[in-house]
Amino acid sequence: MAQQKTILRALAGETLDTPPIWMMRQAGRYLPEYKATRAQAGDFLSLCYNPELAAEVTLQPIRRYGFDAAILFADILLLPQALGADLWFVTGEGPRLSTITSADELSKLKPTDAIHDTLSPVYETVKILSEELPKETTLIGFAGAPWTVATYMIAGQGTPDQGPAHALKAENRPVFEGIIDRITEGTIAYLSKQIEAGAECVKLFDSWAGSLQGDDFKDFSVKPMQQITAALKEKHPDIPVIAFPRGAGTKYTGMHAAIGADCVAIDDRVDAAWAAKHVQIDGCVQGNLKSSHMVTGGDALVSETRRICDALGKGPHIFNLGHGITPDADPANVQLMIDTVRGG
Ligand code: 1CP
Repeated sequence: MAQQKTILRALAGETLDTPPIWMMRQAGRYLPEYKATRAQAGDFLSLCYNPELAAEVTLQPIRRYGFDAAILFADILLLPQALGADLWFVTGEGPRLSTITSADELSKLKPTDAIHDTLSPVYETVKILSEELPKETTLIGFAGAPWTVATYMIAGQGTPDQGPAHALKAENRPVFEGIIDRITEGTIAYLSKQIEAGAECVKLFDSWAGSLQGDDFKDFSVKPMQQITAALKEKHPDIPVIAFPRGAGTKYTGMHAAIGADCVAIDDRVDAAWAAKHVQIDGCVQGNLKSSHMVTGGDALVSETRRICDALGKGPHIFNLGHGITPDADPANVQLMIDTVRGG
C-alpha cells in the first residue's frame, strides 16, 4: 500500500508541496498542560516511567497543533540509568548522574539484556501511542547518540564544553571507547524494542557532536551512529532513521551516506540554502528555524520560516526547529510557525 503519512513520505525521499512539521521538545514546559501533567506525575523521571502520563504529554502537542509527528516522551538519560548509573534531576538545574571514569566502574555496568527491566515502561508508552495517535501522525522513537550520552555519563551532568569526556578520551582511551561501545550496544537494543512496540521512525540525538574535531568526529559521532543505523536496518529495514549531529557545520556534507541515515537534521548554525546544495542532494533534511523565534514571534518568525521553506522546498524536507523549544516560548508563536509553513 502506498505510504500516506507525510513524514514517512518525506523520509522516503519525496518532495512535498508543503513540508510536514514537528518540533523538538514539542512536549515541554512552554505548554501549561504539560506542566499540569508533570505536577500530577510528581517529578520528571516519574513522568518518563509512567506510560499513561508519558503518552498523555506526547499527545498534548498533537491535540493542540496537529503536528505531523509525535515524538515519544522520554529522555536520552534513561539508557545510562538502565545500564546502572544513578540518575536524578535537580529542579532548576538539570540532570545529575553518578560518573563512570574507570575500568572498574565500566565493568560494573549491567549487561545489555538487563536494560529492558528499567526501560519496559518506555516500550509500554510507545505501545499506547501507536494505538492512540491519529492515523496520519507518525510516531518517532529516539535515543541519544553514544558520544552525547557518554558526555553525561563521564561528567555526571551537562557541561559547556564536554571537558571531562574529552579528558577521559585523552587520558584513558580504552575506558572511553568501552563506554562508547556499551552505549552503542545498549542503544541498538533499546531502539529495536521501541520499533517492536510501534515506533515508525527513530532519531539519534548527537547534541554535542560539534565539540568533536577531526578524526574524533568520525570515530565517536559518525561511526557509532553508523553502527546503530546498520544494526537497526538489518532487523527493521523499513524503519527510517534521522541522525542529528548538532553543530557538525560543513561536516554535514556527505552525512547521509556516512551514517546510512534516511534523514539528516540540521541545526540553526547551518544556512538552509547551503544545506539544500550540500546536504539535501543526498536525501531528506530536517530543520532548522532558530528556537528563539518561538519566544520573539512576529514578522521575523514568518519571514525566516518562509525563507527556510523556500530554500529547502525543492527536495525532501521536514520542517523543524534547529534545536529544542525553550520553556519561555509563547505557544501562540508555535501556531504562527505552523500556519506559515502550511499556509505559504
Ligand atoms: O523540567 C522538565 O520537565 C524537564 C525538561 C526535559 C524534557 C521535556 C528534559 C530534561 N528532557 C525532556 C524530554 C526530552 N528530552 C525529549 C522528549 C521528546 C520531545 O518532546 O522532544 C527528548 C527527545 C529529549 C532529548 C534530550 N535530553 C537531549 C537531546 C536533545 C537536545 O535537547 O539536545 C538531551 C541533551 C537531554 C538531556 C536533558 N534532559 C533534560 C535536560 C534539561 C537535559 C539537558 C541537560 C544539560 O545539557 O544540561
